[in-house]
Amino acid sequence: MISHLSLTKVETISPSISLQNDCNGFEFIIIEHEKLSAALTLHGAHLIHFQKKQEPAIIWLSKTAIFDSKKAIRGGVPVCWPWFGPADSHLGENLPAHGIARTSKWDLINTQESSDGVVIELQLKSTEASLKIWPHDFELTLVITLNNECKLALTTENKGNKPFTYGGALHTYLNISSPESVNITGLNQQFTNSLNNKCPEIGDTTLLIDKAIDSIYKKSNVDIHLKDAQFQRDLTICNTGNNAEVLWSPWIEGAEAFADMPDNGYQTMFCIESAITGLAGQQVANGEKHTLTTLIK
Ligand code: TA6
Repeated sequence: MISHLSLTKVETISPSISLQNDCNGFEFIIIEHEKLSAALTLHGAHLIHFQKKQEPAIIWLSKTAIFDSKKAIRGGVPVCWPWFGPADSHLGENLPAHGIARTSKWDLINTQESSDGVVIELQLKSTEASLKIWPHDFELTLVITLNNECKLALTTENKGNKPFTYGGALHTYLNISSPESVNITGLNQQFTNSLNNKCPEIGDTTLLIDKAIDSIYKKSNVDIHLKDAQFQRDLTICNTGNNAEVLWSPWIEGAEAFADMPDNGYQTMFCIESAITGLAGQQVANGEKHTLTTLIK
């Protein structure tokens, strides 16, 4: 799903891991391992591709995704932090949806590889600029573990002298064969429907993708399954540290409205997000840490 990107190798980090740039100098970490291929960008610490050998890709990327330092990449696993959705008005006006992390430049701080797979560790620290938007000192660490499974662990450390509360999501875009081939089970039955004034609703035990979906489910206490008959696979999604799962398909109208998604893009993607939503958010005391994870297997 990234073969259309024309990249140039800049540095070999280890046998399976290299740093590569596009023609604009946009930086990618490319993983070509005997068991998997993957890619991420330092911009946003954004996993944009994960595919096990001889299988369809698990992570979806828009073929018309835009790679520049000002915009969030359409697809992959956007790191939404320190808020989910629109910023609370008390933070100010014209702030980016889903926070500042996914449009910030992260540092690559460690990589490991073995015959099973790779581990990539990235970090983002508060700056004078971030303090003007979100007045807290923080250190964010994202550990991406890719082997027979795909795990992302986002740790928030409060480096300040008072507690803070954050929200966010690991906003995973999953690759699907077609909406009609897929069903989702394991969701909590309580959700709010963002397409119907955030009204509380009770869901069915099995969700089909046959229309626009934008729902915030109360956290599930069991594994979530995305069964794809055409791909002949059953993806299991396990989340921790979250208070919700957000499910999203822009469907026909939504895809047509996005400049960075093909009009038919909705037919091959579906988002199941490990999220911290709502005014309560997640409190982190000064000097403490909190970790949000999603595991896809
Ligand atoms: O996770 C669902 C959602 O909040 C939708 O409401 C939609 O806005 C989607 O995220 C994509 O947001 P983005 O800012 O990446 O276009």
